[in-house]
Amino acid sequence: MTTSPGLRGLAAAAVVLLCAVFAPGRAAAAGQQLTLGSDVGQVLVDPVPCAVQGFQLQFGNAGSAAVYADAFIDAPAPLTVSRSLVSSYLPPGYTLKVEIDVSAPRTTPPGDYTISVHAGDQQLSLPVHVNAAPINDTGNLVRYMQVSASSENLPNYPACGAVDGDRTSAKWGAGGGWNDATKGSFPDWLQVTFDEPTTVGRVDLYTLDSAKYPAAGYGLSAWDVELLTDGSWQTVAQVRDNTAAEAASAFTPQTATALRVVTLASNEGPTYSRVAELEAYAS
Ligand SMILES: [Ca+2]
Repeated sequence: MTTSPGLRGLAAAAVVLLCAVFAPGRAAAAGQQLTLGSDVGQVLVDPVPCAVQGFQLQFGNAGSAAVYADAFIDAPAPLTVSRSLVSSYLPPGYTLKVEIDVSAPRTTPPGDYTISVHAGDQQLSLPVHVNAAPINDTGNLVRYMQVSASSENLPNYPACGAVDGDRTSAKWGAGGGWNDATKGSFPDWLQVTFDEPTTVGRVDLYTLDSAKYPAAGYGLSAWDVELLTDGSWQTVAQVRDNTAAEAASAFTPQTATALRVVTLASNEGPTYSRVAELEAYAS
């Protein structure tokens, strides 16, 4: 397709005009009526990894003309938000809804904080209450620790689902367990990093096991258990030919800064790694 010089010139002029009208940072221009809101009056925050918490930002245009506008979200340290900027084209009468996750490290002093959102001449102050970090009296060393994975099949199979305290597969596919995102490719890995050096002597792995997806048909069949000691990974246990929902690996206790399971095979064949829950104990 060819375009005449005249049309090209017209197109270029239109781009310049659009940029002038909708350029970011012009949200405060006269006559614009931006609105800011939240679905909750207060955000409650547990200062631990994997906590699911936040708010829905409602960013609207109550004016009669379309605008391109920015909303800036500021959280007081050490709180963090999943997005600090929402940039959008807003037709007249339209309200954009965006989920904003709020996180806080375990060392956050409990108490009241305020998240500030501003867009143009609009300002929203959203109260946040940080709870005391939950007490872990289960003996399970990985509870409330940082978890990561080689890949995650999001949003339904996050790594966090494998350390949520629920060993069952009742919430499989609904956030209750980890499934990797590289179908047919092994190995994958699931890792927990400790807050401080921790002595570990046993790792229990609960693979997918439900009436619809029994472990012998869909669960993990082979994996290695590794500990990060003195900066390098050591294999402390190997599981092979597993067909059960749960497999416990006991070994000589060692002090580690992290642990991981390196997954090698599934009973389904070359498909996915599926872990409903991972636990670790001193012995
Ligand atoms: Ca789980």
